[in-house]
Amino acid sequence: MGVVRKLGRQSDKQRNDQDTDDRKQRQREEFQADDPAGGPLTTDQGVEVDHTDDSLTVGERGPTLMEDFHFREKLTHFDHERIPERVVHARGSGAYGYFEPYESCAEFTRAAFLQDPSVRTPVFVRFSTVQGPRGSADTVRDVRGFATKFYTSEGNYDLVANNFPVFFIQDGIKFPDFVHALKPEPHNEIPTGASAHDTLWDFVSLQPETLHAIMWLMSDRAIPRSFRMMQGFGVHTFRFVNADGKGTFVKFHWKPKLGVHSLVWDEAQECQGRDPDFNRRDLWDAIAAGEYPEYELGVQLVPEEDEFAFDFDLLDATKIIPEEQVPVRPIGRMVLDRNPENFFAETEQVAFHTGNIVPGIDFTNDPLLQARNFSYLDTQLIRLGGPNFAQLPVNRPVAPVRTNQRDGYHQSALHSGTNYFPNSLGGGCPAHAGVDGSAYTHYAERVDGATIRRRSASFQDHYSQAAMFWNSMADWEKRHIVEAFRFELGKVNARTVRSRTVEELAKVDPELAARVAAGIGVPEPARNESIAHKLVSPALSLESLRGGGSIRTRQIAVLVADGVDAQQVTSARDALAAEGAIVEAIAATDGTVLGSDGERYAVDRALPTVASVLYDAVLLPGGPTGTPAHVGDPDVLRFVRSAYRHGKPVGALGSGVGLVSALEPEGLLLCAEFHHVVADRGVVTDTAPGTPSEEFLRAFVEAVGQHRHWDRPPVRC
Ligand code: HDD
Repeated sequence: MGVVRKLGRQSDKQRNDQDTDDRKQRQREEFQADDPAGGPLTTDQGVEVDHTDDSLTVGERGPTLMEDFHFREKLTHFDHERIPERVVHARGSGAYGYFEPYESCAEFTRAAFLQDPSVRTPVFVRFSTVQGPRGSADTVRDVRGFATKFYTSEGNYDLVANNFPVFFIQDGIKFPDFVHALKPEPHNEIPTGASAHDTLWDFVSLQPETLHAIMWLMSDRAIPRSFRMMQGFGVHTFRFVNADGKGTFVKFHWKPKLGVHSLVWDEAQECQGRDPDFNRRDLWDAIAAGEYPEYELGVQLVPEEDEFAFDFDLLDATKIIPEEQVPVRPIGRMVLDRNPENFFAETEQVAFHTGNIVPGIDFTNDPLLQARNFSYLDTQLIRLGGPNFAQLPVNRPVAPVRTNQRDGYHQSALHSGTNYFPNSLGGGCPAHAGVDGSAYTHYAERVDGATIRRRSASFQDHYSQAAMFWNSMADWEKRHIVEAFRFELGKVNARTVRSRTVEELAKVDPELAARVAAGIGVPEPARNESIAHKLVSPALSLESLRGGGSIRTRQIAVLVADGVDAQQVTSARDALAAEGAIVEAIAATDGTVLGSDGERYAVDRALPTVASVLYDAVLLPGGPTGTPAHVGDPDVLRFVRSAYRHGKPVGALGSGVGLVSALEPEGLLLCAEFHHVVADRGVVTDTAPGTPSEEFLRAFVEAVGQHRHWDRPPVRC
């Protein structure tokens, strides 16, 4: 075999050495374990070990000795390697990066990290699913967590957000009930990583405040294509406080630079088997390749005096402020540019807490937020085994820490001096912060009222905004929502629960209820003509969030076989890679294929190890001697059909266009006009042999940039 050339992927470039000004990185380096290559194996006590494969025994076949301290230490440590997983959001993936504001936000907040565009604040972000355990699959239908720890010069600020802007309940006292209903059922611990079961829907059908978030959960937002392609929302109304002590209500929004994109349900389910780490791998690979995920931080600001200007309560976490009513104002950007060194030490041990705030940011009386402010600290105590978890490298602030807190499990600091306040023996240190404005001061809110256990009347409308979400969807989004409800409720055994849920949906939208009922064998609720919620917010539709058609980091599969026109592939690959796409050459077996020019070309993956669900688009090249050999391969046909069914762009060149005929049973009407570029609902073909024309490449890039093509004949997914 001669020289093997590349058809597909270029080698990754690791650019994790950026940002020399990264204080957090320098701090992490102080905690690096000793270099394993720096000397021989030792015990925990530093005693060198010459043999770790056989325990110490009496004779070759005799009993093991208690005195084998190396054996006992090794097994004891192993026996204690696990800590409790998070009670929710157990499965997650993290990355480091930085945040920088676009301009000073001093008018609204005195938070130091929001003042100076030239100051970068290090961050750690953990993305997560909610329901499943640590080992569950990534692409389940679920909320995604989007928690950010800002290591600011004034201490750590945690924005513990989700990819939905609303939550399922209004008061945190209901959280254990909601999570018990959502989690696997207690008798058999089924289902894992899924909400399609009786107890969740029983709860939903009895608790209408869940409905707005349930609409989001049934939408494609609950199956994001990538953590890099989803929004994040602080959910609650928080408070900015400026240097004069003036408060402004604020809602936080993260918007991904790559646009917001989702999977389709059929694809998401297949991904769970093909690559359970689909989202985790995507995040890791993108950062390793120097394609750093980027998000814009936006805020919706409401002056204190407008607190009651809305027809919902700002303290109600089941409501959004429509963007059309209060626009989102971009204030900065976050870039994730470094993968963690060690999953357990960093991603697993990171401890977020809504109570971690800095001067210039404050809470409101949202009862869900107030409950969270208790729960996050409490949970870390059990999860991380004591009160010293803030000393762990990932949790450690870059701001100096001087407290009188002492001792406890896993204390790793050598405190000296006095440990109480006031003191004279320690020179009065640490002293109170001065009045120069750097200390945290709570917003001076006036509150007055009787002690009661009652939900405010202003929290009672559970339907208008659920309906607004429905009203704002494109037809294809509505179709997916109906299919999701049918799937979920179709898995519910209790018919009463199915019916009761549909009755509730009828109060959101009678048409929605009718379409769901028709699929799950329960009667359509009687239509109440007085129910007609009119609210619409176009900003909620994924149609408005496509992100400008960029194809950066899109994964494009090129199916190749012996006889392939390699020049055609390499020029297509170069053109697509120039736009930032990642192109992989896939053949029936790993190794090489023989190009039509007689050269051998390396392939990136073998067909049995991949599937179309792992790619965003597929390209079918041709060969001058006719259609390349893979045409008759049923696996190839399945690959192409499945990509098409999931709305993905399909490009075909030269004799590769023959393969597109595989799509005819899926409803594609092939255009008979050959020898020029035809772009039809994301299927771009050009039967002209040889180098792809600019027109073809432009049309294919545009098709990939649209992500999915919903105008194809509907295929049940
Ligand atoms: Fe929570 C984890 C987000 C309501 C109690 N939550 C957790 C994580 C995220 C959120 C992203 C994972 C953090 C990580 O990656 O370590 N949670 C939210 C959002 C909520 C919300 C956006 C509503 C607006 N959570 C909520 C309530 C409670 C909790 C109402 C309790 C009253 N959440 C927890 C927790 C967790 C948690 C039990 C589990 C692990 C952890 O905190 O560190 O305390």
